[in-house]
Amino acid sequence: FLFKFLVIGSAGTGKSCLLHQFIENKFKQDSNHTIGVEFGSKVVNVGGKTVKLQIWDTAGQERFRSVTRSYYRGAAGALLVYDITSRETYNALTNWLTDARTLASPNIVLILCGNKKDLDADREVTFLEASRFAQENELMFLETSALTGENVEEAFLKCARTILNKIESGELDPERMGSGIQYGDASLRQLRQPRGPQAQTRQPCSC
Ligand SMILES: Nc1nc2c(ncn2[C@@H]2O[C@H](COP(=O)(O)OP(=O)(O)OP(=O)(O)O)[C@@H](O)[C@H]2O)c(=O)[nH]1
Ligand SMILES: [Mg+2]
Repeated sequence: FLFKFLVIGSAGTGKSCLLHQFIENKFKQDSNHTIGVEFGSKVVNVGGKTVKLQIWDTAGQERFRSVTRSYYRGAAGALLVYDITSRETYNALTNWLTDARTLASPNIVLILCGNKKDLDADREVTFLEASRFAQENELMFLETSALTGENVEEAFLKCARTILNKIESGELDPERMGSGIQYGDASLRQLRQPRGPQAQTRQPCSC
């Protein structure tokens, strides 16, 4: 499978550092504001299945909003990032959430990431209130640190695992237009229940 992912949230919350830590296994020193959108990809193993994550790291700055919004369409999953040392970035979450659900898909699988967990002394948002927010808005939730690497891989994998579970249970249909999911291998299609002759004879994509 190939899953399209987004990383969204206010400027300076550590989105690019999270992506860098996930892909390179190290902290990105001197990270500058993202201009528009950056891209990264990684092949991961989720419950014995190979999944390629195609990840779009978006700029948090308001002036890029119209550009970044055009990348939302059809994303299967997203990391919604705030900074635990900045209440302002936490307060902005409702807007980011609305954008994700309206512009990507109402079924998008979202994981809320409270980043900069290593800066606990400067914390402005408690774990408890963020987990309540996550529960109320049907989001998964983790606190992460792009600096130490804590929970970074977990965040991406948790999101991918949930998407895979939804495919297996039939809740998500990879063949629906704009699902953000593509088949990478014909044999993987056996995972799903057969849905009649037409669905079975269609050719897989060549991604
Ligand atoms: N201590 C600490 N600093 C972090 C962490 N993640 C990011 N930073 C710092 O936060 C600043 C912003 O990080 P970026 O990854 O560029 O933030 P961004 O969300 O991509 O910002 P935009 O691209 O403008 O939206 C940088 O100075 C990073 O060094 C973290 O987990 N811990
Ligand atoms: Mg960035």
